Amino acid sequence: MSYQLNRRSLLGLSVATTAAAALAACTPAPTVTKQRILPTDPLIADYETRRDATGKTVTKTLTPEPFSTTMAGKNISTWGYNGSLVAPTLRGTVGDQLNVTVANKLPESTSIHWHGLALRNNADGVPGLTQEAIGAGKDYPYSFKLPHPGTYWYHSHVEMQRERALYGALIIDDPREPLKYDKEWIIVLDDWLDGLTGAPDEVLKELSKGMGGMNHGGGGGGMVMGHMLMGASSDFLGGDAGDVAYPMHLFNGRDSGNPEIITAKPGERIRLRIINAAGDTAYRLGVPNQQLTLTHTDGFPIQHTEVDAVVLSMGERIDALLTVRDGYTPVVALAEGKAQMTYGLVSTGTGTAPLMASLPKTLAGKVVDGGQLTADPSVTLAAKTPDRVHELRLTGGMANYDWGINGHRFDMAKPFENAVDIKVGERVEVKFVNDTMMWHPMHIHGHTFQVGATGARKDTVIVRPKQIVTVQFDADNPGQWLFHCHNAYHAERGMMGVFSYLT
Ligand SMILES: [Cu+2]
Repeated sequence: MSYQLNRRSLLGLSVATTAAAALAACTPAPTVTKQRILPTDPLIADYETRRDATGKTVTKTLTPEPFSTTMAGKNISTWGYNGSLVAPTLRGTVGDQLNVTVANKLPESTSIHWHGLALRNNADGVPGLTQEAIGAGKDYPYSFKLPHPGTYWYHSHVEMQRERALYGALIIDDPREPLKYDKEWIIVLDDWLDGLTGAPDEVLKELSKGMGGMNHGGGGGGMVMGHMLMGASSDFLGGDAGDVAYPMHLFNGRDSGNPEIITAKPGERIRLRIINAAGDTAYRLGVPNQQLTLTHTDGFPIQHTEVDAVVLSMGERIDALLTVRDGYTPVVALAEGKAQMTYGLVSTGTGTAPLMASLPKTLAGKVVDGGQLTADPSVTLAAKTPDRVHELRLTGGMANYDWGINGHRFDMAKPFENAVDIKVGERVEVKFVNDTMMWHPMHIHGHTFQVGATGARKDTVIVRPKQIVTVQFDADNPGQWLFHCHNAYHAERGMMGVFSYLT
């Protein structure tokens, strides 16, 4: 596979930095040239040969395209993979080669990001950084080895496309799977407005105007102004729950009037693989009057934890075991702080299906998010003094909708401006310092970090307002890797940056 990086990325190969102090002193500026390990570097291909290989290949064509469907009794037109709200689930075993041809039938360019995978950098799917965008009408081959087991997902990494239906599940099986269960249920959650109340691009435009002197605070489930949600609040998320009003929340592509029902036998254990694909909504998921056993977050095993409910931010995944009781078991996903819900049902063939109105509107008791769990010892990072510490302050606010990192709003035309330098072999510590009044789910591409000293291994973690979340990872996957808030609107407005491997 070969492709040309566009000019601006190539320009990033050598970045001349000038010492500001030298300029101020009017002396000739010393020039330091940084050599960045680009996706085209032979080292990327070299690292790929070191990854496990089964010799098997999983081949699939994904066609991003416009299509029409019905939702909540309305005809809508939107964009999705292979003409559906539910994209194909991609599945393979660790070491398999995944070959996906993207046949772009959208009227604009696109890409696919394979969320959570420590894969080869040139397959990461970030236009302007790891590849050129796939033009309208063009085909593009992704080809990479599946590096580690777990529950992952894939989605477009171009502008607001993920806010339509351009996402799907990606499951990587462990040839030595230690977990015992009878069945699996992949659950993909999403907040939806496209075609019902507007289009994601219109929402971004409206939010981008900012709120000026308006007050975004308040209580309860919020008040709607245009597309903006005012006063949606969640104690769990530390205040303001979200920015956007959605008319609908989807559970595996279905609206809440038409829930998915799976069948099982009483006593069976179901492995739930839960993926939050939403743009601006965290979900509190649970089964009324029954506990779940959490087993994984973001694909990696944790010390098993019994909970009454679990909160997933946008981009996060949770695996949990559910023991089936006789009758209908509702799996409820409450839109955190938004006074809305969606759900699915497990049926053993007896009793009657509950109506949504009869389901509880709250899930209380022991409630955690993935960032509060403890890594299974098999995946805990060995204690090591960091070689490098980066403080990444989350900045911006609703007034100007100017989300950024360290006060800088990311510009895809200049991806290496304010890049965060790292080197192969380093233990990197990152302090996410939230200077804003909102929570942000922070996601790093190409690596699975550890939260705190023994916390869960994750690729996306909730950082609450005014909180500091410290994570560490080993810099063992060279290339250029985006990191960003997984709120689709915050990311698009600039809360993004690049971890840049230097030679
Ligand atoms: Cu954010």
